[in-house]
Amino acid sequence: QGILASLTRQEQPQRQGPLTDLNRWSLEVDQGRQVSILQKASSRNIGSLVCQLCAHASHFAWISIFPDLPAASTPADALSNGINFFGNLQTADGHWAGDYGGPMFLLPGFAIVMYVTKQVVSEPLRLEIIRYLTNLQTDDGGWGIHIESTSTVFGTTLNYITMRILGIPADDERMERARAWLAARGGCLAIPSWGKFWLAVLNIYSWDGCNSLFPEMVLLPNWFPLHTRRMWCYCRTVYMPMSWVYGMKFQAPVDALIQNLRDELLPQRFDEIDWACQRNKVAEEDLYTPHSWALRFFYGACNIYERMAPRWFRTRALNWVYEVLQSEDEFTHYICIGPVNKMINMLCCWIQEGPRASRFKKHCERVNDYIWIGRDGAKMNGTNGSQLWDTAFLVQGLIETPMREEFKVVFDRANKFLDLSQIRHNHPNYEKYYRDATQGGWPFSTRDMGWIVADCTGEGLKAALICKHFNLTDSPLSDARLYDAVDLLLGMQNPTGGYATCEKTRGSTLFEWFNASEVFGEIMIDYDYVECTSSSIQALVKFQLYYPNYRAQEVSRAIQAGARFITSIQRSDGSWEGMWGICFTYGTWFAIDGLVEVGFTYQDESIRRACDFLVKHQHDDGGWGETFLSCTTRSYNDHPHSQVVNTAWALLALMKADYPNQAVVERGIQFLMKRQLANGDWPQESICGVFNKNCMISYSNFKNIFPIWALSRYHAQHLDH
Ligand code: LAN
Repeated sequence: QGILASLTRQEQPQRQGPLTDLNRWSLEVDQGRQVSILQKASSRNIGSLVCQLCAHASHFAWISIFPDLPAASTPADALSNGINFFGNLQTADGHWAGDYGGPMFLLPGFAIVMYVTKQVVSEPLRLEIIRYLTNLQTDDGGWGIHIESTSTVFGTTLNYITMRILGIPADDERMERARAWLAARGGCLAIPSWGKFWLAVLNIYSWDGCNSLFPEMVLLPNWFPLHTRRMWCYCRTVYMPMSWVYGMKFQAPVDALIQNLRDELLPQRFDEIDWACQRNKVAEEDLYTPHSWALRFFYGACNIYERMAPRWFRTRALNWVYEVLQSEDEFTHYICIGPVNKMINMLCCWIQEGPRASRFKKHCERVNDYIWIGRDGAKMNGTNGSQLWDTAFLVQGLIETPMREEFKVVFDRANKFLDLSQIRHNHPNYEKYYRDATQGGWPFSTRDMGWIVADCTGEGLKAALICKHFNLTDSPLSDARLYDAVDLLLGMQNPTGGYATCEKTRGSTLFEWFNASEVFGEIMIDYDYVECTSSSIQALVKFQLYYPNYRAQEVSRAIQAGARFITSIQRSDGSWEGMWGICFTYGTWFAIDGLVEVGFTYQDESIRRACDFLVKHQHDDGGWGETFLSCTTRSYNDHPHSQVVNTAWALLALMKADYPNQAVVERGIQFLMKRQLANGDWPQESICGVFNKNCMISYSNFKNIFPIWALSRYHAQHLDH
């Protein structure tokens, strides 16, 4: 019962309806940048309004600008309705915008940094954030780590603070319920380390209650196995500014609100708390990765060191960390790699350079890139969007459609987006700042964001090749730019044959012993992933088809090594574990698509076992469904209701493998047709993305992209029948 309620949270009616006139919010797009603006009623501009309504239509269920379409009786009709709806949502700059919320620890960073740096949150935004948090409060009064999670101390404490900062009084019923939930767990003291960090910044908690963040780690020699530069980029870019703030021992001055928050959240008076005893306390609701003995030992040593850290050495470390932070700000146009380091870097900039510094102003301008006005209120997206990822997939879905010629305009616009989002240069002195080459790669979101990802480069390259070689655009990418992408991919392959996310793997798996996050799994280094490997080699296969002579041997070798890597990590039940989508259906789809592209067929045992795995999990209604518990427990967890997105992934995989029993595929297709809405959209069901095992993230366009793709493939395969 409990889990079903949380899984269907997004499908339920909102507790609180809009607090602003949603018709007046417009989504301004510019080269992928998405900013929501509340227009004055009088200055309504019809052009931007239509664009905004389109971009938000699938999230604002009550804006029904899309009429019902003729009922679909065949898969071809369903496909055409699906494209009719979703094609209209393409933004003027060629991408598809969407809600990329999910994690519940992002807005608190926003609220705390805005408060500490004395920035004003606009009234409409303030209201919509409050609405979001009201809608996402769980029935027991807390908040979870992500939108479908049960309550955690992390989520509850931080979102409580967010509500209070945004003006909700302590005696509000929502606040009272949250406090009661926390009080039953001894208050906020057992919050995980990232929470301790934010509380210490806000001066509700003492830095003595945090384990040392040891900024000097960056000064260790480069060969040192635990050097900061070896960390996974997302971990490194969050750890570095955290360690800087810690090293500065920055705390906001106590004011009335902070004093009240201390009284509301701490079980004892601030001065009476034995802070050192709190360092390793983590609530059981929150704990995912317990401290290893190695980390405990390391912390013991760091905490002793902290008491006698030589000034000059600390200053040197902090200066160097700050320089690296500045490089991150500049390389990413102040967007930063993600919302967590964005807000901490902004705080660092304010502490170091003050509110009037031009760099701080640039930071402020880019905060809005993360804010998304969704159906349930305003939230912070997990990145500055998923623009490239969604666009590249949709191009590939559409190309398999027999009626693709009808969508030339869509392809041409998408191609323009691929064109403007490819990263064309390496950042200046990138190696000095622990960065790798970026020239030729594609990012997950936008070019301004400045980080490339292996599988985004793979999907971007595939989409660009499609637009170019099917003559679907007037301005195809030059060969030289495609070569750049291939050069980059060849350089990113690990010796294992696998691909990691943004960089090659730089550290040993033993690094994971020092995972101090407590709430995430496998974050310390960049691992090989089935998704990243599959996308990368698929792109190389496609490239080789059109350019058989370019670095031919190396390309072939990379493809073979990638395929070997993928087969080597198949699980004994025939599946692959997806790490960025939920979960085994996602991983297995990537693996099958990759292997078949390289030449594997249903005759190969590994493909047969993978198909058997999928078929075994088909539901009676023809669909498939997995819950996020598949990711946290790392074993298949069946969803009580079939899910459109899981079904589409399973179908794509089975069709790619030419699974011989057609009835299985047909029942899946029927399920997709049954779930389609009258306007061609599909309903938003349970969350379907994940990161670091324990946090889920929304991919709101997946419910359209993947059914369209599966229907295209089905339609194409059945034309001759
Ligand atoms: C993402 C989003 C995209 C995703 C894919 C490209 C889909 C994947 O195949 C490779 C990994 C990558 C790039 C990825 C890594 C982790 C991210 C950046 C996220 C899941 C989006 C949000 C998450 C980030 C770490 C969340 C911010 C919070 C922290 C813990 C720093």
